[in-house]
Amino acid sequence: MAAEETDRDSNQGETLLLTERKVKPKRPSMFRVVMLNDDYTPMEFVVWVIQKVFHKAIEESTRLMLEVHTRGRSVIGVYPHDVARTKVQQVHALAERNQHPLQCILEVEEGDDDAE
Ligand code: TYC
Repeated sequence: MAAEETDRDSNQGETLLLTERKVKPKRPSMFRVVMLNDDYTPMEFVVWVIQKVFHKAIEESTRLMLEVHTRGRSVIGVYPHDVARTKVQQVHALAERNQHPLQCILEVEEGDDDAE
């Protein structure tokens, strides 16, 4: 290779334009609201909360409550982060106002990333 050509290719003294690839860390898009069992919250209250906060029919709310009661936990619904967080706050506010220890938590719904 000729010396002249080597110099030209070495980029010395030239502005080097780097194309930057934006790697944006993505917040997982969907979250499970998981209700937890306890020994004190009345069953009717849990059914009422599921109906009121998650807009489930009474039959489905009863089924979900019994699932939590027998298995210890159950996914009540899967929502975008803001919606899921709001529902958890609503459950906790209702529980606190009625002096019940009812708890629910958020979990990341795996495998919902957009394929690229
Ligand atoms: N285990 C409670 C009882 O026997 C009922 C209950 C169900 C509590 C679901 C919490 O998320 C819950 N009274």
